[in-house]
Amino acid sequence: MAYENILVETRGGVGLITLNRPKALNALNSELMRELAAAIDGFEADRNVLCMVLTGSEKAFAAGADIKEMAARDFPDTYTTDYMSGLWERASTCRKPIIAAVAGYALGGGCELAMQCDFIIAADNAKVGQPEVNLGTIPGIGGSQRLTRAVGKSKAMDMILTARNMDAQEAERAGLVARVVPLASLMEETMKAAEKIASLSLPAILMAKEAVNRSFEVTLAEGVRFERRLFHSTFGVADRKEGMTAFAEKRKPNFIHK
Ligand code: DAK
Repeated sequence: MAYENILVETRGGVGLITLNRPKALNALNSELMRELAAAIDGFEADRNVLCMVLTGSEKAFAAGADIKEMAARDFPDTYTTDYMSGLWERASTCRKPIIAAVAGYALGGGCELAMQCDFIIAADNAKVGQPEVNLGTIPGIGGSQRLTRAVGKSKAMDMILTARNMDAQEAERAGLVARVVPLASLMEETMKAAEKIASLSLPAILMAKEAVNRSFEVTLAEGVRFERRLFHSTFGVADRKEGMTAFAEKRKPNFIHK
């Protein structure tokens, strides 16, 4: 498929998607989100891809949903078409791991898209925020929920009600981003993390991701029970036996994703 708003490539077992609307600071419009969802579908179906990375440019991961595209819409239109559902949430329903590599602006829908990924590695020039109230609207792609779970109520309220941005260091302190690295090494560090994940057993990686995500949906007791059952099921996976045997034999494991 030919894409106009994103660049897609594979590097070993890593699928790399780069948002590419430089003139609009990667503002997210319907066409870009359709392409992003198609690219994720492609990587999900590709047995050779074991981890994905989503990134933007050095200036902007994404400066938000496309305000110019949104401006003319009205309530019946957005409500009846369930605007920004489905395709706009594709990164959050991805089964394989997906890392957001964020440099520059990740505002509004850009911050929400990064938060749909499993974790965020930020460059030291990153600026993240949910400034929708400046436009007379509110976050619409999960920002009020995911930001609050990531940084807690007080900071989420501060961000969403005052529309102020966090810099990379504050975002790391608050737990929104996993690590901050110099801009010049953002892709190198992110690819290192992605390659490490891609070198591991896919069933174990998928189960680990599913277990962490479950913690957002259920009570602690149910979450621990879910984790325990998945843990038990790794004992039915050949890679679990290989991983433990390789450790005992002081050699590298040879995972076959079965
Ligand atoms: N949408 C469309 N175009 C954008 C854009 C955006 N979000 N952000 C930047 N651009 C465009 C600019 O209009 C400009 O285009 P031209 O004028 O050259 O044609 C170009 O990108 C370069 O931007 P600037 O000239 O402004 O660049 P600066 O370096 O001076 O400033 C900036 C960078 C990021 C500070 C600034 O561009 C800015 O403030 N951008 C808007 C940031 C923002 O407000 N983001 C949140 C968007 S709202 C929902 C309801 C709401 C939402 C979602 C769902 N539902 C009801 C379902 C809201 C979502 C949002 O994300």
